[in-house]
Amino acid sequence: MKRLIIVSNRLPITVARGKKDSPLEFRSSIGGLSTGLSSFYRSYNALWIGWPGIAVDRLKEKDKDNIVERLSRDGCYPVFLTQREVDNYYHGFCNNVLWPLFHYFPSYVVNKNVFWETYKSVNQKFADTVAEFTDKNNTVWVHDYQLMLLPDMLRKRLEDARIGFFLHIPFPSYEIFRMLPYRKEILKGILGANLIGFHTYDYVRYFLESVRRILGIDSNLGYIYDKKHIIKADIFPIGINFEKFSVESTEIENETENVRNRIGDIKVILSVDRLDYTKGIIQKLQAFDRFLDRNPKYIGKVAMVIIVVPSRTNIGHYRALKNEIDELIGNINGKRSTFKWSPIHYLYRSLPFERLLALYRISDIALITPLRDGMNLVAKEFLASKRDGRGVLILSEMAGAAQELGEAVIVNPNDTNEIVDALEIALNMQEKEQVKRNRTMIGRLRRYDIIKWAVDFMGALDEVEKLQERLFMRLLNLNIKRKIIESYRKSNNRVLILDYDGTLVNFSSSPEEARPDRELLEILEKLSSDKRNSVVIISGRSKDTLSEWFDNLNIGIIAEHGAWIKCVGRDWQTIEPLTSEWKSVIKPILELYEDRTPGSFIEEKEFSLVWHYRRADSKLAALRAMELKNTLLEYVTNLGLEVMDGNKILEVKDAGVDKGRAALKWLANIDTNFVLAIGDDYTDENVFEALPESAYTIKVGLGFSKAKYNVISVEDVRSLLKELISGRVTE
Ligand code: GDG
Repeated sequence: MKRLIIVSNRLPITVARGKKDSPLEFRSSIGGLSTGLSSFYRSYNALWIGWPGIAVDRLKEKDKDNIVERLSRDGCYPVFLTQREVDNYYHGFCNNVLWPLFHYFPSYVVNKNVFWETYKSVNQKFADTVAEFTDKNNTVWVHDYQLMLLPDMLRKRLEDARIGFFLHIPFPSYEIFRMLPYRKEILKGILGANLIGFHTYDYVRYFLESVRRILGIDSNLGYIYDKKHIIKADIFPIGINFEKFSVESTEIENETENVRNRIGDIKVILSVDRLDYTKGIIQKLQAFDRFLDRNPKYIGKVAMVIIVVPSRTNIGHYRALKNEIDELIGNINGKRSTFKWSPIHYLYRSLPFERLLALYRISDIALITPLRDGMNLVAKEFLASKRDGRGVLILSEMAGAAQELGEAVIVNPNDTNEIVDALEIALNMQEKEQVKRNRTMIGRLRRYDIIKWAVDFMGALDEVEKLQERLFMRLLNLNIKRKIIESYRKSNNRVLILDYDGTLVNFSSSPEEARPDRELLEILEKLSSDKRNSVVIISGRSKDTLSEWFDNLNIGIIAEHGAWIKCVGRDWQTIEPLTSEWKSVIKPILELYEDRTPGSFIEEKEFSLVWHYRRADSKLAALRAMELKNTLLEYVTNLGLEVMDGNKILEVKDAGVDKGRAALKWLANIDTNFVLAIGDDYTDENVFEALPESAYTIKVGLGFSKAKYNVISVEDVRSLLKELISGRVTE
């Protein structure tokens, strides 16, 4: 049966037990993910797998059975963890390593080998449990930083499974992420998924940059073409259960009235956060204190209600933060309170939902200033609760939500004065202006609610699967191979046009590794010793390198993307009269960019100049490449040149030279009835396009192409060539 399986560290239901042997309690979990997704999974008949929040050491066998049974009624299934696992995996690796690092607090990271080892083994435990419930018809949706190894662990067991992964916290910039000792394993783990979702475009960019710089895997418009599957990284900004917060009910109205009466007729600034150093609680308290200094007229007229939900108090930084908050609030209240008024109402606990909603409703301002936050649902919930559209949201630019809630008063949470200014702006904002700003944001929140978000994610997962199927349909299968071998066998005049890097050998930036190896030389030797074959290597490399590698074989060579051609036993010839006089104009321009972009370098071929920027800083290089291309375009048209924008290169060459024209020239003198062309990159597309319809054209890699078929790897190309030689398809 088709079923969705959601996997997250915590289940939407938490199991707790007070004293030893007291009965188990089952409560709804608090936190962004469970509040958000619980409405969706019920409507989707999904199974939710996760840790129920109690260590297995505290459970007897019959408790476990009881938990399994009770959770199953809510579509949940538990992964039981021991106290040791909870300590080392959850408190250890998740909350002492990943959480601080991904929120830009690297100095808070406490790293121990046992944390990592347990993180791996617990992810494996999740994989084992998920595998029990999964076959290839199911979709598995893995959530968050606690389970980043799980997608690949599942992929290894279930090759065809449909796996999505969503990260709820920020993905940090490369400079931060690279500090993680297990960065490769973590990236590979995530890449087991078909679809990888983030809240904002920046997180997607940082992730893809880390994948490129750490694993050397490139992406194209968010797609990564792996050997066996396609991976897409994209943005899905999480929404909220809009209806739940905009609801009209007597119960809520009464509660709102009740809270309003207790607080009195003053302006309310609301702050709601889990206890966490990422939430900027200290900074906002300091800003409120300064605001009162600067605006004595608000004394007695404004109060801050601050809710801090207890969290992770077993970690030193959290305990220290709690003490600091207590002390600061104590100081502010101590110095400013009167018998009738306190500037801060402090609640260190989790509130029932109705009370939270009532507080959202009566508050004039929500002050939400995290130093880093993946999204921040409280900001969205506050707006959704505003049925009349009044209220002002002050929001940190460091929260993912700021990308969508641009009409809020946006602040830098580290800038106390800016927060003070924002409070002044908010308190003085006309109601008309408040409603105007909020209406736009509320409209968006209503449209893109949590269900839309999840359905969108599922839809995108379907799309990736369909794309993968379409690309797989183009893969060279046994029947087509048989057909190729058959027509090869029947032909007495065959032409084989083979690209080199990425086609016959894996792409490598080191010249030594790029040399043809023994197996390849043997294949080429065998192919070219057959008198019926005309084999030609067609490459962007210089003619000197290609001569050195292939001169003693009985094959033709086309160098520099088609500028030079060398028939067997003859000298090199230019494809048509070419000049290189233009180099004296273009080279100084490239040199300027070489100097300004550390790591980049110029390669000079006889009829072309190439600026390579693979080894340079990616952002700087991308900027420089754009500038350089614009500069070059001003020159090249008059000189009859062309700028080719390649794989981390810009190449300037004669406009009339390309691999397609060279391939046609090669064919011109041969009366052939069998043409096979294989290549992997955009320069080979010219060949595929130029060849007659009857030619067999093959692209290496899964991307779309003008070639008729695709194969996945260099190894597949070599197998095909060996099969041509032997005349037999290996099954
Ligand atoms: C992670 C990311 C991302 C809070 N206090 C009470 C209460 N809450 C509920 C809120 C809200 C949720 O908890 C908090 O969500 P956040 O988004 O603010 O934060 P995280 O839990 O850290 O969540 C975050 C999120 O995942 C989703 O992707 O936005 O950036 O860190 O829903 O309403 N609920 C009740 N009483 C409280 O006192 N009942």
